[in-house]
Amino acid sequence: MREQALAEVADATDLNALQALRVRYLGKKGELTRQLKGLGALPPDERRAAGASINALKEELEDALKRRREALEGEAVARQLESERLDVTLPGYGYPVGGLHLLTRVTNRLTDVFRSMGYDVVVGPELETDAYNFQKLNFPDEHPARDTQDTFWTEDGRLLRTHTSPMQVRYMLSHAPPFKIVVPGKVFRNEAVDATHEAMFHQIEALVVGEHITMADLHGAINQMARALFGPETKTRLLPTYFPFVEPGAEFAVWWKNPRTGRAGWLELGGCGMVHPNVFKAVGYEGVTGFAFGFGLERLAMVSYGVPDIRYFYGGDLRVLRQFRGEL
Ligand code: FA5
Repeated sequence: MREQALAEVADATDLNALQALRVRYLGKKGELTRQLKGLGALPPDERRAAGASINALKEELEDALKRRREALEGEAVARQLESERLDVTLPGYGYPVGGLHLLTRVTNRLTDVFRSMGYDVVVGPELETDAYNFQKLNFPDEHPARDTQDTFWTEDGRLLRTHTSPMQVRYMLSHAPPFKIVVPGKVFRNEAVDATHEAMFHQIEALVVGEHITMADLHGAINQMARALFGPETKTRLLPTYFPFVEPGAEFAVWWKNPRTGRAGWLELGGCGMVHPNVFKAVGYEGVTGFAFGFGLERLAMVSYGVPDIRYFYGGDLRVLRQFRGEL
């Protein structure tokens, strides 16, 4: 019985089988228990030796059961560890990280510069009315200057704004001077798209209104902006030109040395001027003067970062976009 019991314990492959063996040999009605109970039937001189050997076998069996149980439990733990194995030294998965579009970065950079100069940043609607986009900016019906800003119209007579200037009117109608604001945003024109013209692009507009604001303040503001963007030695230039909503009006340019090419030249940014009296009349302002300027962001970004075609900004080509992920 000893050999059979020990062999069965050694062969048991799980804890249930071991428990069944324990019951069979050591349980209340088990084989060994039965033998112990049978001791009384033996002659007294044999009883002692038989009792000792049964007890020895009981201990041996208990010991074997215990060791087998520990071995089986150890195997179970090893199997679980194996199935949950995690190699923390394996390289991790790289998740793709998005970045801000170059034009978003340029916009943020500009609004930071203007905020540092005390301007508030405000935004306006892209779907505009003729009144705000043209009429109140001193473009009467049939005025030839409207032809320079053809756009897209909705069936109810509204239009996609052709510049950020309508926000001048909206802001003045709802605020009292003095103030300094900049307006970044999308604008639209019905253009034949080419390397330097898109049907949708971005402008940033500045408007400063108060008592005694002069052309010298305008030039000073443009200088300050240009120096913050391009460095303290930067020069600027104003050349007379016509916009209905300013008088006098000018186009402005900065003298700029391109760090990529090493070449210097005038970079024409946009338009500017003193707010036209008719615009102040349209919003009910009296006794104040002001200046405004506005320019295209794509133009600035193309020259600054060497982007040869405006269509790259909106093509969605990751090879282009990825080149501008770092700090500007
Ligand atoms: C204006 O839009 C005026 N609102 C600017 C202004 C503001 C003048 C305040 C005076 C006072 P203009 O039409 O020139 O002006 O456009 C300004 C700039 O927008 C241009 O210098 C150019 O950089 C950019 N731009 C114009 N058309 C396009 C286009 N189709 N694609 C990309 N950029 C354009």
